[in-house]
Amino acid sequence: FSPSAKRLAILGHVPAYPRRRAAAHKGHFRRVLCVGGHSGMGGAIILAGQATLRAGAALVSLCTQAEHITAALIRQPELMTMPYAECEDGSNLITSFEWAEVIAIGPGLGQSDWSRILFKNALMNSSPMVVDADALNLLAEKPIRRENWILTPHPGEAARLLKKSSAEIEQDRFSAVRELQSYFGGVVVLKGAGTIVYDGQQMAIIDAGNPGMASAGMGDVLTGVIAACLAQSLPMYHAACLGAFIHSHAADMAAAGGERGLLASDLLPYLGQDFLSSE
Ligand code: NPW
Ligand code: AMP
Ligand code: MG
Repeated sequence: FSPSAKRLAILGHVPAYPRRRAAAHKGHFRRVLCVGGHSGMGGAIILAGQATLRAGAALVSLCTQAEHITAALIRQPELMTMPYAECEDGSNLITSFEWAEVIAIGPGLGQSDWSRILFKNALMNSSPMVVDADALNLLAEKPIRRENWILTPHPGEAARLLKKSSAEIEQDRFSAVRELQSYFGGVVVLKGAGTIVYDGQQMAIIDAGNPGMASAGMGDVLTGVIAACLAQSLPMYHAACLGAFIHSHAADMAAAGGERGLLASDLLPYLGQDFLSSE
């Protein structure tokens, strides 16, 4: 293992990131649908979509509000898009959720009727799912358990899910991550300085990252990176560990010139590195 890989596995397995085969084509990777971006929060889902592409997913579509589509395509024309206007009768909405082989839901999703419809449709799809931000807030309202999802709460979201204060979460992060996993199932990524990943059996602490990451959109990028790991067929726990590590490592590289001005979009050029390849 490389030194970076050793740092990742303080507890638990070290995931490997398979190299792309010389004859790879875009059909070898799972299609990712990124869902979110309520009014005023289009940036969150655009960042998630860009990160999904940059971390190695081949086909990525955004399901967001129509007002964000132009901005998304100007910023990243490789993205496909499905504006909300097309889903008003429900038919396109269902089709596009069926298209998805991985779903990343939550960045900027909001908590309106629109948000709830999208979350409900996502849950009807049996594909692996990354659940973040407002999708976690919706989950806190109506808790359910599922095994093939990765939940990525920050301490504030974890507090809502467990009906505690964020101070209580921070006081004992290990108990919090265990409680979240036993209640909601799947893999839990409890974010913050010293992100913890736990799937009910294995645990890892991400020993990378910096305080420059305390800035807007940083978690939205992580959602996309983990979705990209799932798109490249990593098992759930490994996708969560490797995604969190790649994200923090990218932040360390991007912050080389100073942490203070670090922006979430600064991570994008560093997300595609192959440094953990084992073959
Ligand atoms: P306190 O102070 O502890 O009570 P919210 P959000 C806590 C979208 N975004 N350690 C803290 O609460 C997101 O995707 C859109 C400890 C804090 O006040 C979401 O959909 C952007 N506590 C939506 O906005 C860019 C911590 O949680 C509260 C903590 C709302 O997400 C921004 C804040 O959490 C954003 O990503 C920590 N490390 N972190 C865009 N450009 O479109 C958080 N807390 O209320 O869930 O708000 O995270 O901004
Ligand atoms: P969010 O609050 O959803 O935007 O997510 C913030 C992201 O930045 C998560 O991946 C956190 O783990 C990471 N992060 C925030 N603050 C720090 C910090 N002080 N040290 C390391 N990582 C951080
Ligand atoms: Mg967030």
